[in-house]
Amino acid sequence: MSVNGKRRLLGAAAVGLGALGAGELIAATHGGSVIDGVGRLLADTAPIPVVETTVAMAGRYDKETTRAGVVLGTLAATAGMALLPQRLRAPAAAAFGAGAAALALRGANQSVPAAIGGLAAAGVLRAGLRRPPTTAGGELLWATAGAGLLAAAETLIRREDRRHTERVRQLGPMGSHPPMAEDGFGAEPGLTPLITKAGRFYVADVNSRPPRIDPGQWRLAITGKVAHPLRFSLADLAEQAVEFDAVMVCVHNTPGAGRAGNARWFGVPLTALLEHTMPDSTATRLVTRAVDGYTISLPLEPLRTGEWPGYLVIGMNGEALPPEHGFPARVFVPGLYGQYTGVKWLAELELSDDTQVDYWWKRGWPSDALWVRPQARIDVATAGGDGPGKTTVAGVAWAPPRGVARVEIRIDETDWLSVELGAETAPAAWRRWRTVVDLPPGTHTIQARVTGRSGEVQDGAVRAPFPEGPGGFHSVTVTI
Ligand SMILES: Nc1nc2c(c(=O)[nH]1)N[C@H]1C(S)=C(S)[C@@H](COP(=O)(O)O)O[C@H]1N2
Ligand SMILES: [Mo]
Repeated sequence: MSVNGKRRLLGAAAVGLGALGAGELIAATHGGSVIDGVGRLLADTAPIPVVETTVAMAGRYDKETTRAGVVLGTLAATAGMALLPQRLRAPAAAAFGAGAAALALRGANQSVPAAIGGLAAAGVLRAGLRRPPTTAGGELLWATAGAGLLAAAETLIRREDRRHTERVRQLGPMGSHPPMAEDGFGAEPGLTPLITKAGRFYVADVNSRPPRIDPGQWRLAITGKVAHPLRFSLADLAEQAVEFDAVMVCVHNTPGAGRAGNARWFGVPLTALLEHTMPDSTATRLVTRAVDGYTISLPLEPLRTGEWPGYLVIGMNGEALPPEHGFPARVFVPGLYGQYTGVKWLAELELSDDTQVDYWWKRGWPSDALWVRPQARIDVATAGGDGPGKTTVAGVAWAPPRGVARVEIRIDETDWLSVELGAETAPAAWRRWRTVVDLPPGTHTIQARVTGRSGEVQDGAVRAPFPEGPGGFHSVTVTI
């Protein structure tokens, strides 16, 4: 490419950054984000292999990765516009912005602020591409302005998110605070705490940031095929809530990973809520619908009878649900993987007789709710202590909803050895385990497996999360 051509690409990319910055700041002042809107669109439409690879590679930074991808993608797209003949550039910019705005409005989260920001960005882009910078100084000016505007928008968004989080925290206790749980293990160095603090609990969802829902305005509607449609405020729900301990696991939690957490939840049993509304005999599904348009539906019958003990959850570890974990309410059926267990940021429960097409179902995942496969994780494998070769091995294991019967480890693929289990706080919760083994000098592989109360032994066959949940043993190596 000629020097001139390169200059054109750089100039257009600099204009792109300026336009995105302007749009993002305008969206932020309206309580939204163009970048997050486009990010959500990518999550909703990217081919499943792309989603799976991003989740696997970006790990807990999937949201940051998506946002960075949106910014880089915008720069690449605008640079590409420089390759168009001059007379097509302005229309391309306008179409780009109008398209983005339309998608933001049509998209699941129906983001008006993102659409306004998208249109503003298109306007700036259109103007900028008419007379793109042709010197390094001009490019620097556009790029610096863009980066500055983006930083200002980010600051604004974070400030509003912090304010919201603070407002939520001030709602006061939801259940016993702090949650006390004991399994007789005390504080084993390196071993995961029995209860996962909200701030350390994994976050998994299709949004870049949690929606901000005003607790005063929010009402839960139970609608559809019911004799008594009901509406509840958060305070109404708190009066009927009970506490329960349970582990929540993401279907993307490959052996040894951290997409699982154990909390003391505070929620209303779904059996009670459903009984009050008196579902029609024709109703077959409970649709849980989130404010962002994401849905998960569950078969009604087992929820109604309590065969699957589900909850409408409003608290976590003694406090209101933090925004990232679904404030003000979510549905949770312990034992189902997170993406099948019910939505965070619940807007509505609808009883229906439709074969509801849910978010992940549309994307190729099985339509039947997937149960969590039992897993054991090794958190500690430390040599030393009471003599050479003595190695403490400890971790957590879960087999919700029925509970953990046994955890075993094996060294270098020899015989499985049972380990000591911490006391069970609830069958659906995880259990800690530990043991001390004597290892000869050298490098050793330690693996762990769990057996559930229903007799299900963790399977060692390695499988990717898609489409039925991951498989395999967690394995660590130690050198004595
Ligand atoms: N509204 C909504 N609810 C959702 C999701 C989502 O993307 N949107 N993700 C689900 C998935 S995949 C998981 S694993 C759990 C994660 O809950 P957490 O972020 O509180 O750990 O929420 C579930 N509920
Ligand atoms: Mo998940």
